[in-house]
Amino acid sequence: MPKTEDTIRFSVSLPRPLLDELDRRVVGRGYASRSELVRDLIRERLVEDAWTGGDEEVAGVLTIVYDHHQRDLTQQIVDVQHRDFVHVIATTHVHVDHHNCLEVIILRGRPAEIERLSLEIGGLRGVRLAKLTQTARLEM
Ligand code: NI
Repeated sequence: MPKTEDTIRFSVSLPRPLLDELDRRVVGRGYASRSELVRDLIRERLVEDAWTGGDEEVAGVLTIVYDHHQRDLTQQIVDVQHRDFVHVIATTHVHVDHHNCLEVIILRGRPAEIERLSLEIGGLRGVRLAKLTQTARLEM
C-alpha cells in the first residue's frame, strides 16, 4: 500500500481545446502547475461524490443572513440548533448592521442530516440568505 505522501506521475491524453481550457484556468486561478489544478479538481469531485447519496460523515458550513427584527426568529434558530446539537459543532454570530444578523454554523453528520438541518434553518421566515458549503474528510 503506497504511503499517502507518495506522489505518482502518470500521463493523461486530452483533446487540445480541453488542455487549452485547463491552462487558462491554471493561469487565471494562479496555480503553480497543471498538477495542482488537477489535484484540486479531483478533490472537489470527491467531496461532491461524498455528498451525493453518501453515508459517510461529512462536514458543512451553513452561512445565513437574517432579519434581526423578525419576531421570534433568533429563538427559533437557537431552538433548532439545540434540538440537533449532535450535528452543530460551532456557531459564530455577527451583528452586521441595525437590521441584519450573519451567522456561520459548522455542521457535522451524514449528508442527508446536514442538508435537512440547513433547509430547516434556511426555510425559517426572515432568513434572507442560506448557503451551505460542503466539505468532506480528504486524506489525500
Ligand atoms: Ni445579531
